[in-house]
Amino acid sequence: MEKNVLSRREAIARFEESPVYVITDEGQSAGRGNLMVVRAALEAGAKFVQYREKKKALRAMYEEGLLLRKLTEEYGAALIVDDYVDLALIIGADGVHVGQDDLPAEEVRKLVGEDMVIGLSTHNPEDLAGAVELYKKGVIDYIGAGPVYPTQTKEKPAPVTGLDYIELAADTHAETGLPFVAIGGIKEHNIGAVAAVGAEHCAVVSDITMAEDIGAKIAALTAAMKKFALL
Ligand code: TZP
Ligand code: MG
Repeated sequence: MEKNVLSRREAIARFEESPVYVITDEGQSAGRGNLMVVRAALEAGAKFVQYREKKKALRAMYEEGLLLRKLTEEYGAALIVDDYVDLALIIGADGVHVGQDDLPAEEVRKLVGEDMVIGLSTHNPEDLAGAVELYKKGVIDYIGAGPVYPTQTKEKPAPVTGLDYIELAADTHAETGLPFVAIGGIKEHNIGAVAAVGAEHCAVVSDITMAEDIGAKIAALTAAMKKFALL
């Protein structure tokens, strides 16, 4: 097991400084590999990257994960592994992201210890209420909120939440401090609307991974968020 490169506090700081949360999906990267996509994102200033692959063999993810760890370290960016707690530990990732159907976050915290970030997906007000309790106990560090819009990237996504749920997550953030990242179908043309209801962080998969110029896409997404951000 490798040592995490960033402390938990440093990794959370990377989240806080990242309006755009980058997530991999090699199957929709226009024929490019994850390393190439992530390198372009890092060159454009991305500081929070999630390694998410639903169809790759775990051994291949291990090999690729080690390379992504080296790459993100070079750029001072946080690396989060989706779903696989074991892989996250083995490659020395800065965090792990789990869903409502994965292992309970409290059990994951016992496995990873105190120095790793845990993200949790939420899809409705009940999930959000549970997440607040976990945040207060120091179990999780941030949540995903969505899918805001329809998405092709996730098989069997939860029902679309619309912007109301993002507004609720923003209110909850204001009340409790629980950081959240909006996700699902967010693209350059609609990211402003998500920012306008209070999202300070948006996770984007296909609009980034399919972009011809990944750097320009990240710049455009960031600019659109800034333009519509609440004061
Ligand atoms: N969780 C909720 S929606 C989603 C995940 C992982 C996929 C988002 O992908 P895209 O391509 O940005 O819609
Ligand atoms: Mg998951």
